[in-house]
Amino acid sequence: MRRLALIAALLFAAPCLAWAQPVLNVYNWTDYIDPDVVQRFQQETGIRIRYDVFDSLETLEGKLSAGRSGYDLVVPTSEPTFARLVRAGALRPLDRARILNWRNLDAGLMARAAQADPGNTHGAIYLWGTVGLGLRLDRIRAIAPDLALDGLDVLLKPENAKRLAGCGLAVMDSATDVLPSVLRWLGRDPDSAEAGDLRAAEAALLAIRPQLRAIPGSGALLDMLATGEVCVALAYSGDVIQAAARAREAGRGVEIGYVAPAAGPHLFFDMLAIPADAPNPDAAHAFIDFLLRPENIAAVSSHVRYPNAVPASRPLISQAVREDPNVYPPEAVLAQAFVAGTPTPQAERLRSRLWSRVRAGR
Ligand code: N2P
Repeated sequence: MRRLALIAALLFAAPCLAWAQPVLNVYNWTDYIDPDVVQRFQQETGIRIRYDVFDSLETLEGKLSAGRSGYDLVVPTSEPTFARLVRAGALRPLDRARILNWRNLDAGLMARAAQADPGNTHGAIYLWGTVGLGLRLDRIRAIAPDLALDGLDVLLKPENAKRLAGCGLAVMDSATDVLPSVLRWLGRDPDSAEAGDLRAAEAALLAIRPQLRAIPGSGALLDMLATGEVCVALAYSGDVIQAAARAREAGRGVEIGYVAPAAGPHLFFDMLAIPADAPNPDAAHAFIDFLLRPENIAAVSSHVRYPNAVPASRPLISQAVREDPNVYPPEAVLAQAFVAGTPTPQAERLRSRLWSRVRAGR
């Protein structure tokens, strides 16, 4: 009888407990966290994480600009998305008193992100990286052994694209993260809104458009690289390095390498930020603080193969990742790298129309 009463009490209490448990709604990039870190946060705090993903800045910005996204924590790139959200008042100023691990952040990197957020009041750097090429080395060496694999020429020179087309070419579906690299490859200002520059970028992309097998979201592109479905892809550094690791583990002879553009790569900083209308900003602050603890952000970097902005985490990152010059680029590469700016609304419209034409192939 006593047992029955206990079971009845538990049955009654369980839904109430679930109801009372705080929830943190996270909206992050695909393949951009270590699931064990999420698990540990939930255990340590009793906060349940509801996790949702996007794979382009365009998708993220669409969701956030509409307001009432329901998310507590989002991960926009410093320029242009985070910068625009800060200016629009769409993000909540962070309460540093609740993020004690803020002191672990690299002051130099945070100063670079301050270009988008004066005083770093709305975001902490989560991870960063570059835009470059994922190359399927085993096939490319067989098809074009003479080809120099040192930059965007491999993809953007039409004669190279034609040679490699049978093996599969792709660029990720994001005007924001593709156009700056193409403009730079053309020797033009990566932020340009000049009609002549944009026409040149469009022509360069249309010239290889017939050879593009796909223009997928960045998450799908990572999968296509890992399975060997594409041979050349313009993608995010860590996505390529993750794809390379997965291909190695699969053991089917797919060998992937990452190449940063010779002219200097597009460098991005992805920020931890809280929407102004977040339902649970307390939980979001707790999660930011948790992520900035060296052992936690080291686990994230080891898992997703992107560098972070917490120097004390570096020795805790798996050796293969922390010593990979494609993950942590050497000073010489960083010196040449550029951070994109934020186009005016008018320039943004031109760029997104250009992108629709490139997608459509005309
Ligand atoms: C993760 C891609 C995140 C980097 N898959 C884009 N800024």
